[in-house]
Amino acid sequence: MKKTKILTTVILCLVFASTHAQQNVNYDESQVPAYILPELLKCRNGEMVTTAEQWEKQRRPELMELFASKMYGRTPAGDIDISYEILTDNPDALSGKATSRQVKFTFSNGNKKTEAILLMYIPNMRKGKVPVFVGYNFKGNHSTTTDTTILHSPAFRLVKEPGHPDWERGNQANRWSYDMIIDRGYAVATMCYHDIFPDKPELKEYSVVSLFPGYDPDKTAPEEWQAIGAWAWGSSRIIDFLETQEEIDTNKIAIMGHSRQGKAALWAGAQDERFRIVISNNSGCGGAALFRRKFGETAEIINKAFPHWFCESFRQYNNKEELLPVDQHQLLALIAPRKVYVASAEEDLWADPRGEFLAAYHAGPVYRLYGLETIGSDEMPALHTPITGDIGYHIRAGKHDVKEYDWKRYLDFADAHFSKNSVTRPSFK
Ligand code: GTR
Repeated sequence: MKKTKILTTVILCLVFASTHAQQNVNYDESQVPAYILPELLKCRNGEMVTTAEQWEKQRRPELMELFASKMYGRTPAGDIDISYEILTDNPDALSGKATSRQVKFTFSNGNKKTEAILLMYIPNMRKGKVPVFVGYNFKGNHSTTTDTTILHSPAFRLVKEPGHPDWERGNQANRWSYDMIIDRGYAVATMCYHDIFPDKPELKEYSVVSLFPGYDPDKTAPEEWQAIGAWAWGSSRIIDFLETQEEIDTNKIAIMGHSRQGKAALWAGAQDERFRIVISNNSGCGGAALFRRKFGETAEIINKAFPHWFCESFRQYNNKEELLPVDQHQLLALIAPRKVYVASAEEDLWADPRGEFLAAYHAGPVYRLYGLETIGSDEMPALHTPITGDIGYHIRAGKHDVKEYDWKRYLDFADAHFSKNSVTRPSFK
């Protein structure tokens, strides 16, 4: 490593350590406060849920309402105009084994519009329609591959000056195991999350949120949706498009989100039942981790660092996690009976691996209403020992990241559950 690079790394580590030190972050299991989780199956009127039907008709809507009004904000009911344009279609991608397709999404309302580009890779060796993984990338479609035909994501220039190292192709290709995904018979559809809501509070004006009726740049209502809500909404628009693609099996759509996108993926999965498998990779605070443990990142820290992620009414729980009417095991349970998979990384204490695991464990009672397989013990599994029932979990060695190991587990999980064809919801009508 060059001297300057070492120096920069040291400075960055010191800045990170000092910011975290000021915030008084707890990384000590013995300091986790005693807590009582809000009840999953107890309705507001005190009744206990005993059947899947009662869960769906009574309790589930109550929890959806609480997550919308107290945490992620309300997804607007109204529509904006969306059009799609295929920009490229290349059957020779990935050394000829895949077709890459780039599609421009234009979101508009009157004269105002924003644009996004979806990048798909579809296996050329297909027997019929193929399952698909949907997921946002952080640094632009160009960052996921060195393929020079891949266009830059439209909003990327708003967050990173051209010339910044993040403009380099393939700078996050290690997070996108395209070859393996294609070899295993899956398509993949990715978009830069900045195209939906550029991830800075001052860039809301360039987000899809700004296109919706009632948007006021000078005033945010307490329950108004923000970036996480918008990212979740955007992933559903990706499905709308995939439904027009003849190669894609729309009964086999998985969403995989890392970190802040893990939070958004869980919220998307709760709202849109077309996601049959929902995967949260190292999603941490506001994702899979239980707030009440106050381990690693907390409500106050996240609301201060990212004031544009959650709805404003969520701020009332800064340092008062015990007053939250929900906790994250309930978010995971909203995905039932579709499959949910939570993944942690051993060194990612900021995201509270144990809190992520426990939320998956405590989502169990709802899955059991459907007769599904839940996590049997509140003891965390050893490293690299995945749990692969209807609620999946693994913890791997290493840091906050998406590794090939993670993708392998997600592909195994998808293979197992998509082949069972058990990922739809029963009808109680
Ligand atoms: C961190 C944030 C986490 C997580 C992460 C990421 O700075 O505190 O909640 O979302 O970013 O998205 O990589």
